[in-house]
Amino acid sequence: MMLRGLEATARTLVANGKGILAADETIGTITRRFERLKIESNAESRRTYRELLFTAPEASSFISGAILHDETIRQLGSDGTRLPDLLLDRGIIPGIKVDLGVKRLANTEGEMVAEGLDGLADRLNEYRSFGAQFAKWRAVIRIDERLPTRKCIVANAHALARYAAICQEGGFVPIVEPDVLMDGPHTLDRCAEITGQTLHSVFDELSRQDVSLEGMLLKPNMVVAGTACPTQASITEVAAATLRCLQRHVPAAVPGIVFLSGGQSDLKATAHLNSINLMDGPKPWKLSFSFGRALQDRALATWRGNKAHWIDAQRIFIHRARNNAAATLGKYTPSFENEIRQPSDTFVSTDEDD
Ligand code: 5MM
Repeated sequence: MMLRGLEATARTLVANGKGILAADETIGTITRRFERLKIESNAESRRTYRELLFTAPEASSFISGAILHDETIRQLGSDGTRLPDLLLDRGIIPGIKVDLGVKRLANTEGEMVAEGLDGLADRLNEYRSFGAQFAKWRAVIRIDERLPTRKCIVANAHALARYAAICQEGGFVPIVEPDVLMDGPHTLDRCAEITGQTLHSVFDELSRQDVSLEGMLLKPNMVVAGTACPTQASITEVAAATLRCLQRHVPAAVPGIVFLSGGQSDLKATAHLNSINLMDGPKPWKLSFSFGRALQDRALATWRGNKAHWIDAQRIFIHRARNNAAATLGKYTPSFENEIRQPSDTFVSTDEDD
């Protein structure tokens, strides 16, 4: 019974033409993003910004679920309604980030492992009382000439699988997020190789922990060349490499793959998602988005903490959500970008530090 409920929730999160809003930035990350735009970061400004996103008109036409941070799930909207209830009232499923961040992995040269398994079952019980139905855990894998080590991949895969098993036992759909970072000069092929090794290890550990593949979602990076690689791949090269890697390593029982944007420009993330969905070949899973920066950056830069820009910021957020929703169906074209005024045609995510 529980498994059938998990499967239904997972499928709802990747319903046709919908994807997930990742609004689970830690206080440190959102503060850095606010400060670049000279927005003061405090509990009230963070609450206001999240309320702007969650109450954007028509959001539920394109957004199935939203991932919240621990601070946000406890906050009240301006009318006194809890923020997760604002989402539920609008037909958007609230989710919660449950890893407690990455820590240095012992016996490595600065590699990281995500932590937060201790007490996780108890934390999930509390989050359930706030209405959360799914969870997210992000592991970070860095590429350089000698990295990642096998040790780092296996430690992160093991933690992801233990997290997923605890979530399912507690009635939560786990989003399993192994994030192979874009930072560095590595090639597209090297990203494909490391993403493949990581996914292989993740599904090996998920199987060992008896995680039900039907009741989870995968949130991987797309296969792209590193940001400092002199040879950047075309949209279709990225799409082909990403799909090939997923076909080789992700079982067909997984209902959906919801990509992270990882610091790509918002327009590229949309174009890549669209092209992946247009590729020939087997695609047994829904291919959708769980973007943070690629959905939010323009809206945040428009709002800038100013109440007078609230409606414009919501329109810009919905514009990106609509275009990404179209991309999940392979129906996006760049001309869609002209339909509303944009703050900048060459807007690129400014975040390089996470
Ligand atoms: C990789 O980050 C996740 C997806 O966001 P992007 O589409 O911007 O890459 C995101 O859900 C991330 O896990 C959260 O924002 C939490 O990040 P921090 O760095 O605050 O732990």
